[in-house]
Parts: sequence; structure tokens; C-alpha cells
Amino acid sequence: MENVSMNLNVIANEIYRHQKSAVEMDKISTRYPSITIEDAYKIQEINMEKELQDGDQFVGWKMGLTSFAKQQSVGVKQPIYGRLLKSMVISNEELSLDGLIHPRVEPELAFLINKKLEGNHVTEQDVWLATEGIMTAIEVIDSRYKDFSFNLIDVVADNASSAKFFLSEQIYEPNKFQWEKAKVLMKLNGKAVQEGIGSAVMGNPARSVVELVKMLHSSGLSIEPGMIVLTGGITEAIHVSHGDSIEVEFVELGEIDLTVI
Ligand code: 0L1
Ligand code: MG
Repeated sequence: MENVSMNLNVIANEIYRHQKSAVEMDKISTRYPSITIEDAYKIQEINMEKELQDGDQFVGWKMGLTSFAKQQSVGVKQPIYGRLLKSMVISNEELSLDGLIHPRVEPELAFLINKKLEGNHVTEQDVWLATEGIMTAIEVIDSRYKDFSFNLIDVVADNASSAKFFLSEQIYEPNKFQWEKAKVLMKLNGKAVQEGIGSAVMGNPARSVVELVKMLHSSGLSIEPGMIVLTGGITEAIHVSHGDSIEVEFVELGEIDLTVI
């Protein structure tokens, strides 16, 4: 039987290579059957350190698998988190497929945090008090595993399929809207393909941030002021390819669009 703890750096290196080369890889969970979820988060951390050494910047966290529908599709009952880098930000309205394998997009709400959030007893009220503003967002996810097929350990080690994200220019005041009631319609090439509501994210996207703080606490981590939190997909994610246009209409808030190039 393999000694997984001895091999975490090796596994992290393999995943890192595939993230950089945009070439699919085999699942790690089948090749390292004794690997744990803690090992997977450790691999994520090892690879984040590499990114920072290469000059990137850590800008926040993403929550994944926050809706019942998504948890069911992966066969799990818990959300996961990943780390966001400055290089993942889409700064114009163009989504380049360079460096991506089989990308999907999903509408999300992004919280901009202005006070440290930590501990195991954090409440939704604490989150609201620490939220500077909320942006509408499109997350681009891209699993590095063949056929987008993985279990919880695989996907955590692959930084929760993080690839890119786009944020609205407008930053909304947190208390000006009932975010669990935010309605979203996503169109692909002019055709409505997904619709959803903010409550799909753990009942209320603020709960996703609460859950993130608790999960980070168990690893001795916290959310620092200035960080972004992507709270999780409001609808199912959809595949995109060259030439596609994606329109995400947040009813009452406005639309954000991306063109795939
Ligand atoms: O952001 C997400 O919910 C994705 C988490 C990982 C699962 C996937 O890649 O579909
Ligand atoms: Mg997501």
C-alpha cells in the first residue's frame, strides 16, 4: 500500500502540471485509495504556495457544491472550498479558453469581506456585519480530471475546479436586497438555459460564507479583510465553447455578459 503522506508533494506536482498544461488526468482517488479529504486540502495548499512563489496573488475563497442539486450530482452531502487567485479574474467581458480543458460557467454572488472572519461560532449576522458589498458574478469551473468525473477528494485537491471568475462592476450594498430572493436567468447564445434563485445556495448565500469560516477554522485558517468569497452556483453549470455568448440576468440587479473567445 502506498504511503500517501510521503507522496502529497508528488501528487500536488502532478495536479499542478495538469492545471498549467490544460491536459486531462486520471483521478487521484482511485490511484491513492487511502488518501483523505485532509490530504486533498493539503495538496490544494501546496499548489497555492507554488502559485504565490510564481508571483500570483491570493484574492479570496470559493465555495463549491453548495446547492442540493450539485451535491447530488457528485454524490456528496457537504460543500467544499477552493482558493482564488488574481490571475483567475476576467477583467474584460471576454472569456478566453486558453489554458482550459472543458470549461463550464455558473452564476454566483460574490461577497467582499472587510473584517476578519474566523472561528467555529460565526453567525450569519457576523457575516453581514463583515460584508462591504456584494457583486454578481460568473464563475468558470474546469475540472482537470478526464470527463469532468471525480469524487470529493479529487475535486478538493484540484482546487475545487477553480479556473476563472468575472465580477460585476457594480458593488451592491448588502442590506439593500434579500439575496436569497435574487432571481437569475442564464442565456447561452440568446436562449434561456438555466434559471435559479439565491436560496439555492444553502438557503441564503451568507450561510455559505458561515460554512466557509467554520471549515477554514478546522484548518486554522480565516477570511482576511479585502478577500472575495464566491458563494456557490445558483444554477447548474453549463458547458461553453468558442464563439458562445453568455448572458446572466440577475432580475432587479442587472445583467453581466461574457463572450467566449
Ligand atoms: O463551484 C462549484 O460548485 C464547483 C465545485 C466542483 C464541482 C464541479 O467542478 O462541478
Ligand atoms: Mg462555483
